Amino acid sequence: MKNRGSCFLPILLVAPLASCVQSHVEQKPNVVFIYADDLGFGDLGCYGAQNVKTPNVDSLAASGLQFTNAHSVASTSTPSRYALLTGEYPWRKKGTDVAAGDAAMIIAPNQYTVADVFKSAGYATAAFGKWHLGLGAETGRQNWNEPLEPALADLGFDYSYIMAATADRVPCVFIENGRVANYDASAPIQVSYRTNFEGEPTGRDNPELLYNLKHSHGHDMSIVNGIGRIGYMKGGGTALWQDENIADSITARAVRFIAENKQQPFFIYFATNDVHVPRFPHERFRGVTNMGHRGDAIAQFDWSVGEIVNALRRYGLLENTIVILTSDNGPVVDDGYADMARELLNGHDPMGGLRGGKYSCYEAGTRVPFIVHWPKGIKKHKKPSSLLSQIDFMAVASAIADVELPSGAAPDAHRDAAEHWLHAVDKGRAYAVGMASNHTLWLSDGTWKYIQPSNGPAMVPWGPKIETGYNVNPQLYKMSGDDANVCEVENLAHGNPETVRQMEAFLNELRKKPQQQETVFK
Ligand code: NG6
Ligand code: CA
Repeated sequence: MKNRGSCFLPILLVAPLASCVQSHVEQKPNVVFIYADDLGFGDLGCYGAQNVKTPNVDSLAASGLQFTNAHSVASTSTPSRYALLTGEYPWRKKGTDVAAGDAAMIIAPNQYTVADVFKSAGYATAAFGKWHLGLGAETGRQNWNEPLEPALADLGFDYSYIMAATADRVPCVFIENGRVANYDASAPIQVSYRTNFEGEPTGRDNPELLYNLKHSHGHDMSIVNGIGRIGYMKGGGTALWQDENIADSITARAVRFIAENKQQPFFIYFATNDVHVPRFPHERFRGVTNMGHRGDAIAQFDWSVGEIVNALRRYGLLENTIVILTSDNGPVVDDGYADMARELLNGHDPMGGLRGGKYSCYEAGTRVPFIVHWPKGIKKHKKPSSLLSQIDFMAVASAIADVELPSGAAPDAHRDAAEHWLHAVDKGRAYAVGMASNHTLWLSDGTWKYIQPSNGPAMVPWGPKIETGYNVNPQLYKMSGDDANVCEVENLAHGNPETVRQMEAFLNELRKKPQQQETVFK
């Protein structure tokens, strides 16, 4: 049983225990962290989306905080998620680039995670949906037919119902508490990221079997549910997911978890597959927008949010639940499937007017929607333009749960971030840092944004039409003030060598060790 407070009662009186706590000790707020995938700065109604309505998300924003300069730590998933859940920048840890579906667990079991923070304060903790941080002890050596170790229970999650990596990577099965959910013993599972299994069709050789979605680049290995994937798998049988049911499966389980844990504080990490590829929303969302699967997947995401909020309301928990809603990185239109996403934008701009996108070090790579809703603590809608970084989540969690972080935990999380995340009363983070897919770093203090020189290609080379922001010369952009240039068009590095020098020096220090101080670059 969870520690619910310091009420000394005989064991037989378990039922009165909860009421005793409720009447004497103020209940800590629940936390529901909703992490969309590849959802862009311009993809939600409240951030100016065209052609798709997101009423559930919009109503959270309307009575909460809607940040307009909030950043994920990286412009791809695995490094962003690593940073969010551990409070450590991804470049401090090897193996945090976009993970294969057979990657070993990337977060060490002895590392302190955000789930540990909540668990140490007596919360029930759960993770749903996309994981993408590895499972098991050794890459490529997992036995998917047995319990996997380490799994999420070793990181502080009491319950988990997750996809090992992404929906476009095998294995295409849900993992519940470290075991394949709904395991089908008649179809043992084998996974390889090297070679195909004899006799198994692939998207490359058997395009006629791609009855649900065809690929535009990559994604031509194993076929599951009529969709080509990255990596090879065999077996799975009835445990294989159906892409059109992923949102339903994770939402139903999150709602059930809320119902089962309504008597005690809980932390839910709800990481959707929407709007990552392959986009294949449920039939009831098909055609609700004129943008094809990508737009319909945004509508499906909004539905999931609504279901969770409705459950919280139904059990009288909405008032004291902190819902945080954001995305792991910026948007991409064609990310490898022929889903007509580009052709059907119809004027919608997923980037919300920003330059770049997923994978990039330009703004649209990491500047993401960020909404905080908490009726009990946030009384007035605000739209802060101050800097916020997801790296601080662990520090915010420890403030909410009212527990200290152990020494060495979350080394890069700024300890005073909670006031800003929950009330937006101060000027926000002194600086934010982000990492592009080739590890180029950028640094912003809200006024200046500096991008390190890098000799990578100017455009993402494998398919998506996105500017990377890589340049062999230093780049410096003015991000606020009358002459602001949030679209990063005019590089002012040449005329401001001292600012460039200071920012480069700061980044070099930060690469080596955590920095907590206030910083203004002149
Ligand atoms: C890329 C995939 C892309 C997506 C991305 C990770 C190809 C051609 N492209 O390698 O589709 O899966 O990795 O996305 O395979 S993320 O949001 O999880 O970081
Ligand atoms: Ca992503």
